[in-house]
Amino acid sequence: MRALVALLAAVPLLAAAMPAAAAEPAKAAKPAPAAKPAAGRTVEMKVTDDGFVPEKVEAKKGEPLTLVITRLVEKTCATDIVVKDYGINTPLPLGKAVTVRFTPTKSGQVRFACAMDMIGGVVVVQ
Ligand SMILES: [Cu+2]
Repeated sequence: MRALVALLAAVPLLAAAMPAAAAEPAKAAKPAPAAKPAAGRTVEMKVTDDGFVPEKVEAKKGEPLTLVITRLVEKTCATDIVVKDYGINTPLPLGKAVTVRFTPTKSGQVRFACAMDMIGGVVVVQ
C-alpha cells in the first residue's frame, strides 16, 4: 500500500521532469510545434500490397503521434492518407517518407484510410 502511494506521488514529478510531457496539455489540440519533432510517439508505416502496415497503431490521448509513411508500391489505392477525425488528407508519393502528425484528443479508435476509405487501419487511443 505504502509503495503504491509513493508510486502515485512520483507520477507528477516524473511528468514535470520531462520537458515534452510538461508542454501545456491544454494546447494538445494544436499541432505539435515544429521545434519539437521528437515529442510524443513516432511510428514508421509502409504502404505495401497489404495496405497500410502496420494497420493498427497504439497512441495515447494528449500525446502527439507522428506517422512516418512511405508508399512502397505503385499500384495501390492508398496514394493518400486521410484521417477524417483530425482533418488530415495527405498525398503519399511513391518512395518518399511523408510525415503526418496529430494529437489524439480522446480515447477510442481513430480511423485512417485511403481517400476512398477502402484501405485503412486504426489508431487505438488510450
Ligand atoms: Cu482507396
